[in-house]
Amino acid sequence: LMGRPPPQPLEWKGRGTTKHFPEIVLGRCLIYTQLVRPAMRDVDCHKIWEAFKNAFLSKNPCNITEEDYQPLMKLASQTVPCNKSVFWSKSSELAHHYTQIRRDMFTLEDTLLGYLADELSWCGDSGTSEMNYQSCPHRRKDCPNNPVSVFWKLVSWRFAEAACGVVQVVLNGSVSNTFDRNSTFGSVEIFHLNPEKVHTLQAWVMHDVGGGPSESCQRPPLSDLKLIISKRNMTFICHDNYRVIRFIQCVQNPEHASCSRLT
Ligand code: N1C
Repeated sequence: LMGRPPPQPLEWKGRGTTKHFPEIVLGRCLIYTQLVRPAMRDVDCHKIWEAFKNAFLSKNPCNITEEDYQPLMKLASQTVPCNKSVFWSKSSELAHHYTQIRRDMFTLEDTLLGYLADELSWCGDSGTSEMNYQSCPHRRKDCPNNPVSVFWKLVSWRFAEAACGVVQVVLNGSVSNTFDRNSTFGSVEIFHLNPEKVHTLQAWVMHDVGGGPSESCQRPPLSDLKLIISKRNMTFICHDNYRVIRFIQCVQNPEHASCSRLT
């Protein structure tokens, strides 16, 4: 038998480029602009894909900069109406269910840029115009300025900077780092909210249905967040198990005792 060449040792510690990455990005772009938000039907998805791949192909995947993504940012710019921005941390699934029902609200993944990249991994290498499907740099174990981390940092920061009115954040009250200063929300987004435009942050601390002891609005991580927001001259409001989002959790756990008493 003609054996295959022995597999190359993995270059990086992170997962490689998602299989079919080019087709997925182009396909998502068409779905978003033609079907999800037809107001954006004139966006040229082929140009978007060109700009996306030019941001990282043929480049050292540890040396990606914000400038690399500028052409993509320009092509995909979008405004979210005031009072409609939803941030999240450690709660992506629940936050996205919430905005899938409240179609007028937007998480970053409900904007074109977030929609294109959600859950995907991508990187290339200097010296080749191919993507690396084997491995990509891991943020902590390899290098922070990799294509995926730079992308999320940049789009999160722009999403926060553009927010206005009352903004919401869905937090996970069933993990220990409910408010984590090292997360994108805790390190990038809250510091890029513009107090001249955003007057209030509403935090919803959601506990898993039937979940054990956990964080709440009254405990230190949330008082940290309150302090940061107040110091930045915005009003902070916090609710444990915000009713509207609790309903969504209960749709998935209708038999649980805590869901039959909801009023
Ligand atoms: O680090 P996090 O959450 O606090 O980031 C969430 C926060 C949201 O408000 C988003 O606007 O930052 C934005 N954001 C994403 O939208 C996003 N989609 C996918 C940040 N990161 C995002 N990802 C990936 O999940 C990315 O690879 C990043 O490292 C994780 C962050 O998840 P988290 O810790 O739950």
